[in-house]
Order: sequence, then structure tokens, then C-alpha cells
Amino acid sequence: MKNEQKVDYKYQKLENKEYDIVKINNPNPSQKYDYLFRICMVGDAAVGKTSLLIRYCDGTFKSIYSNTIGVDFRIISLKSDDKNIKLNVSDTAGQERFKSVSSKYFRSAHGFFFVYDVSDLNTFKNIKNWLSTTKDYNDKQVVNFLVGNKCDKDERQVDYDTALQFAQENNMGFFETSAKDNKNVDEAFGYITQQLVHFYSKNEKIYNELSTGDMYKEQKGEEIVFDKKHTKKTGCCK
Ligand code: G3D
Ligand code: MG
Repeated sequence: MKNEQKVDYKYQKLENKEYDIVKINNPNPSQKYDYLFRICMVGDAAVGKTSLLIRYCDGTFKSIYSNTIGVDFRIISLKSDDKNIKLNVSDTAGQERFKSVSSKYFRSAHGFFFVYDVSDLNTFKNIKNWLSTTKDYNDKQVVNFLVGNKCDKDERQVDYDTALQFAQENNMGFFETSAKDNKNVDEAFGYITQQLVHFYSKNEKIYNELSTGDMYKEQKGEEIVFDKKHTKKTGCCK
């Protein structure tokens, strides 16, 4: 039976976090922006990376998505006080065989969402590997966020406090989310954006290196290298 009290308590904890980011639903395409942040969503296959992104951008949840092949993008416009922000979110494939593709995006990322499934311990254990993989490609200090998805599920293998401790030890923000029940999804994206603004407004050199340096050029210059037949084209969030 579902432990409603536990679920409420969990969400309560997260609601205490504050952020002041507003998503712009119909942005003016010619609107100038102050920051363009690239975020990569990483984690094992089937933890819900695509579902989280689609929930955030489109407000929907489907029970079946074909496995993400390679990388999809979404562009999201946000506002924080007087700052206009664009988030370019790469939804990477969890499969090992696509790591060579994903690594190009890792190089110029300003932040990472490390996603695991709270009902699957292995996906949580693998976050360590995802952390070291992304660090191999991007040795800059960037904004890392841990996301425990599927917290709607009754079967749980990773408890909140264990994940929180791991996040604190690794200097990461942390949220539990449910793409299915639309819990903490806006909050997770809003909160990482706030962290990005906060961090890069104090670390402009790193922002500029990631945004204009060789790593960025390399990313722009090299299109996705895997078999294009399998590439899903996605629109952007406007
Ligand atoms: P991925 O992009 O990380 O590979 P997907 O993961 O977004 O494709 O999701 C994998 C499966 O998990 C999908 O189910 C999806 O419906 C389910 N899922 C995603 N988010 C949640 C969630 O918050 N709660 C629950 N209960 N399930 C979720 P299928 O059945 O297509 O494998
Ligand atoms: Mg996917």
C-alpha cells in the first residue's frame, strides 16, 4: 500500500527550496538573452530522462517512448529577475554504445542532470560512473544536479537520505521527481537554472570558455555522428 505520509514529507522537503525562475511559454524569438546554458541529461537507459524533458517542455507524459538514440535537444526560454536565459538541454542516450556521441556534448556543457531511478539501485550506483565519464571530457567546475526520478513508485530501492548524502558529498544539488505525476519537474529545471545563473555570474571566465572556446566550436562543428536514419527530430520548446 502506498505510504502517502512519506510521499508528502518528501515533497515538503523539496518545496522548502526556493528559486525565482519563470519559464516563458511564448518567447519572442528575437529576444536577446544574457545566458545560454547547455545542460546534458545523463544516466542509465530507462531512468526517465526523455520523460522528464518532455514533461517539462510539453507538460505531457506518455508511457511509451522509443529509446532515445543519440542526442535530442530542447531549447527553453526562462527569466530570472532581469536576466533572460536560454537553456539548451541535450537528452543523451543512456546506452554505453553512444558514449562517443554524448562526449562531444559533455565537453561544452555548463551543467549536468544525473538521473537515476529510485526503484532501481543499479542506476543510482552507476551515477558514480557517469560522474567520472563527464569529468573525463569536461574538467571544468560545472553545475551538477542529481535527480532521483520515478518517486511515484511504491517499490523503492534508493532512499531519499542516502541520495541526499551522496549529492552533498559530490557537491551536487538534489531532487526527487516524478515525470509521471509531474512532481518537482518544474522545480528541478528551475532550480538548476538558478544554480547556473548564480555560479556563472561569479565565474564568467569558465562561462566564456565553455561558450566560446574550442570546446564549443568543436561541438558546433561536429554534427551527430551516429546513423542519421535513427535520429529522432524534435522541435524545441520555443
Ligand atoms: P530514458 O530517456 O532515461 O531512457 P524514458 O527513459 O523517459 O524513455 O522512460 C523509460 C520508462 O520509464 C518509460 O516506460 C517511462 O514511461 C517510464 N517513466 C519515466 N518517468 C517515470 C516516472 O516518473 N514514473 C514512472 N512510474 N515511470 C516513469 P516504458 O514502459 O516505456 O519503458
Ligand atoms: Mg531517452
